[in-house]
Amino acid sequence: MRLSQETLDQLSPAVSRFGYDRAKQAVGIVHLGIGAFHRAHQAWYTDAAMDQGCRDWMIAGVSFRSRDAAVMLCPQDGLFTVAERSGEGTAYRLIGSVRNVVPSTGVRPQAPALIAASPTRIVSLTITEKGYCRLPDGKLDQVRAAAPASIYPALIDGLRRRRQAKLGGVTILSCDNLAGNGAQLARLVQDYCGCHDAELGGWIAAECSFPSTMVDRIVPATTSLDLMQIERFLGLRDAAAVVTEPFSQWVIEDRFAAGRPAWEKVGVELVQDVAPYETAKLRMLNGAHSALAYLGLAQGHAFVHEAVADPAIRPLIERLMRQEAAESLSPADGQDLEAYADSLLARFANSQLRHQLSQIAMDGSQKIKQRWLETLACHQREARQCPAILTAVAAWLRHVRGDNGMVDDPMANELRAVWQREGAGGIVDRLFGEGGLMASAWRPSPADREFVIDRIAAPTRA
Ligand code: CS2
Repeated sequence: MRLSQETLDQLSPAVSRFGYDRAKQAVGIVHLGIGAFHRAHQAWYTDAAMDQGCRDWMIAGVSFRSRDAAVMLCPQDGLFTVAERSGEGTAYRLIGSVRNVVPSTGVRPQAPALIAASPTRIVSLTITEKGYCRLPDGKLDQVRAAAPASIYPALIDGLRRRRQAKLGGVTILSCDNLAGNGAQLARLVQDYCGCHDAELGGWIAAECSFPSTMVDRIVPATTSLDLMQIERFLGLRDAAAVVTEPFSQWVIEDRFAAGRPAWEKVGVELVQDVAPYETAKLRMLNGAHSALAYLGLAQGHAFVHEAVADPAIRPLIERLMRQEAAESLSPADGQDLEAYADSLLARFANSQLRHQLSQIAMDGSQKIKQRWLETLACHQREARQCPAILTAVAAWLRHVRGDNGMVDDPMANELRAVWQREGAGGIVDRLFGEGGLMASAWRPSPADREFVIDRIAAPTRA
């Protein structure tokens, strides 16, 4: 039997659950890109906030890349469970904050109408790095952005309808791992409006806000084995269940155009400046994750906990976090980066999560700038070399050459073509040098260049 509002009384009493009346809550949040991460993070926090008495913050989800989320969640009335796994066992919670899911395309796309509904106050996003449709120089790729599977047409149409209906603006909340995600999205939306509707761009700038956020929770893709184990515990089939770790963090710049749930009641940190948290997370957690992915796959590992325990890899990860990433940061008051590195290593070691390296290895071309290249650029200004990150860069280059099998990356073809044309020496210059494909402030010095070429030949030498 499948989990749904009707079958709820059959759910195991060992699953913790909300106490609010879902049917009485209006939708206050439209979420673009309702995947596993959103369900285990923002939907989980919002459910907890409603449980603490916040009202009318139900979430309507829009799925962009596939209909999977609608197929999973609609027959379940939006209900799903979060399974938190650690060495101490698994804790289950039923989440009630998702009202429904609609696909972004179709005969009558519903996303713009949801955004233009008067109770909507927040439009949030988890669309992954590539969903922002950025060119290597950071500007909007107008061609990809105008495609039906992109978020921009739906978002802009929804905002246009709000303006026409003389409704107020909303908060547009990016929850993806980009540096300065709110500011970047604001700029990209203005780029889009510049081409399509400049007047609306003015309205958005005056009426909407784009706070930056740092989101953190490790959410491996759910497997069919996970679903079977969860079903056994719940007593009901839950096709939308998500598996995650006990840890969770959300830091948000407190700049909302039309109110927000009292998320601070459930552990969300609302601050003036997110940058120190966001940069630390991107460079230390995500930076180490990407390094583990490419170095780990090359050593034949499948999971994060295996790669981080490998004595050939571990010292590089420690160095990357503590001496390279941490040393490039300006911590906020009370932010202890050594303790942060310790906690990240403990989280990576969680063998119950079975977090696949191949999931992290995906879309590297969209990730490595904020995870590695900005750290390299920082140290370059002081003429310091970063052997751990450079080793990871070499491992990524080997990965996109095809050394670990299929390459899942929007730039896979371009990168393969550069490899074929240029070989190991040329690829470093074509990607990272002046005007390179991976535009960033980092310009490899001759020593960096030699180091990377050397590591391409001998991947994890200390
Ligand atoms: C990972 C992230 O897949 C990836 O690239 O590095 O999804 C990571 O697990 C999350 O950012 C953790 O908060």
